[in-house]
Amino acid sequence: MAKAGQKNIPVAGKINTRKIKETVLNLVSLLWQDLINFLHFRGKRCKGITASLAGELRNAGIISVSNFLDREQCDVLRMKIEGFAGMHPYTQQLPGGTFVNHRNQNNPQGPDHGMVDVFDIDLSIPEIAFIDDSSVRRILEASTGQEVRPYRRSAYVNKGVLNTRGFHIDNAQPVIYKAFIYLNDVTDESSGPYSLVSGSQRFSPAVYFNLTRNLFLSCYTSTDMPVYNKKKVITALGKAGTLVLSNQNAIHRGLPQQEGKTRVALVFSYLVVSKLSYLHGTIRKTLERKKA
Ligand SMILES: O=C(O)CCC(=O)C(=O)O
Repeated sequence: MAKAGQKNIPVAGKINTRKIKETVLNLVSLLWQDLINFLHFRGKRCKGITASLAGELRNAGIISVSNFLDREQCDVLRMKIEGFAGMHPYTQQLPGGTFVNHRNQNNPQGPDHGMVDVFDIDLSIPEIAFIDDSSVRRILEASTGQEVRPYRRSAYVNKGVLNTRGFHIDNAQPVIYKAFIYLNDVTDESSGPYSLVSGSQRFSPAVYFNLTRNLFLSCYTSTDMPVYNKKKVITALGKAGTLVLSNQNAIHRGLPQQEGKTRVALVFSYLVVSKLSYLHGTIRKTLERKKA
């Protein structure tokens, strides 16, 4: 269980029009997604291990599978990714399509300062494009009963990131699932494992409560989720090669690391699309570009 809590002290602030719009959009999008989930609540029929993982993912919003990659593969990929991050010490768009994002690079007090998020890493390290994720897609299809569209392959490099963003939701429309593949052992909390509030991906009073409350508190962005059931926090520990698959509409965060600790992870994102999903324009363009 995660002990980490939010550091922010709630302060009532002025309500601005931008935040009102954002909150309304977030509430509508979540209600819409909850309706879609309700219509697909049974998922897709399948058997065996896929069926049990799909059921667990539907109920908890998270599953973990060990040995998705073997240790040797993890070591090779981790060294390449760390080398790549080291060669690009600033936020930059690379000509080949990879985007290197040093989160909050100029704000040492900001959340995730020190974390390197490399979007579309497969365009720079080609073997990442060849990792077979068909089993992940089968689980997602079985769990959601909807179409699964692979969206992006990224990498996160965290080295002693002490101040990670607190619990939040991503709240995208359509819903995004992420597969985090640890490339080194993340077997205790000090390494900064992924963490999620079990069950908060489905019609969750805490999510609606936080969204509404944040409107009146200037220290929180709309999707921050400081109020949640601490008893339901799942901390995804695992050895190198462990895959953690998570619904990003659930309340989640990466836990703060301790000085000197490293976590390198591949992060594969998937859009789960039903006929009712509103496919955001930028997402549609990215998918079209990738198909071409
Ligand atoms: O770094 C992590 O484990 C979590 C990152 C996160 O919140 C996200 O990818 O949406």
